[in-house]
Amino acid sequence: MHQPSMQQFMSDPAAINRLRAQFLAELAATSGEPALRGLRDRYLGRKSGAITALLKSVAAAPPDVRPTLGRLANELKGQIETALAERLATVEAPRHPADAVDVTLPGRDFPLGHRHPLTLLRERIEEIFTRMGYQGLEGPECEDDYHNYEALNMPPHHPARDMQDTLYLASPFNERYAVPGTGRRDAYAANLLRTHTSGMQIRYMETHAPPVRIIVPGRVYRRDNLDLTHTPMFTQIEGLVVDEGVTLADLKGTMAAFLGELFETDAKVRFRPSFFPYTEPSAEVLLGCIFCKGSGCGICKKTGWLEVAGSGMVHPALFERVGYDPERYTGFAFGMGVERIAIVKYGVDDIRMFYENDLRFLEQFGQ
Ligand code: 2NM
Repeated sequence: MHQPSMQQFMSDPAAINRLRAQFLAELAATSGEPALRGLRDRYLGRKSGAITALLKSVAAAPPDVRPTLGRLANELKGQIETALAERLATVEAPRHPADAVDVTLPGRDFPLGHRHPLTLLRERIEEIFTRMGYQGLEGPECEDDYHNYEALNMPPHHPARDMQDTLYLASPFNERYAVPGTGRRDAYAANLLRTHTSGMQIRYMETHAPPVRIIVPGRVYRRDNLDLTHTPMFTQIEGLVVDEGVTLADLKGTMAAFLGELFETDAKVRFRPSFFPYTEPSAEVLLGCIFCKGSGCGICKKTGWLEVAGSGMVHPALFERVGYDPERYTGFAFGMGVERIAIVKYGVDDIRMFYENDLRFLEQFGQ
């Protein structure tokens, strides 16, 4: 495509017609928005457009032909403008009002995520105990039989280590210890997914002399089917205190202080006698129902009390196994399920909600 020359149509109606013919030919041969814009610039551009030059030459023409030439030149300009506008309208991307930028609108919020409610609650519980002087530590999820059971007064054949509860890890090593025909692997050294975090507390005592003040959070596993109150994996927090002169009163005071902090109430706390192989005496920790204040409601099943933890005084046989003098030291221990605490604290009726990752549920717990 060549640049139209302005010299040839100076003061000449025929030249104006040639320019028209040239434009129409070029327009017919042009497609696409960028090329059409280029064509418009070459004819209508303010600095070097052919029509601009034509109009300038008309202004310089002799007065007798100026009106005629001016009319013809303006007609051509109008024709070119219309033709180009029509063609550009067919190729330009339509501008939808929704695409237009309204700079006066407030910016869009980024959806800000937050940690999972169970993580937030676990950290809150850890924080309360940390401020009471406890050290937080984690242990292995794959535990050996000794630390998960044997050291905790649960020898082979103890009902609490029944295959119903324990997820044993498939390994040739474990197979050697399987009891033929029963599916049971109750060997001393079998590997399993820990059913509580107590194994880590045994490990800690094996390597640290008293005083002990530790809290062990972590995932634990049990062979349970899903229902409103059970998931095969849940989060446990266990605590252990060992020193000279530690008593049941220390346990109860600790539980009351902790629950008062966590539930932000003057928590009523009650112990109900219970049994765990690794504590003696053992007690369930009950919290005065935070929903009905004890008058009886659906959450506390009209008892006025919510079960929030298990606890007890550490059995002296555990101390002997880890090399502590049971005549000199006493200790208390407690364990709670973070999911269970969350259910009580937030009035959730189905534990599975915490594992389904439905944002409509999770978003209610953001900070
Ligand atoms: C509970 C209830 C009672 C417990 C005991 C120990 C250990 F290892 F020190 F002996 N850790 N945690 C314990 C005691 C856990 O959970 C319901």
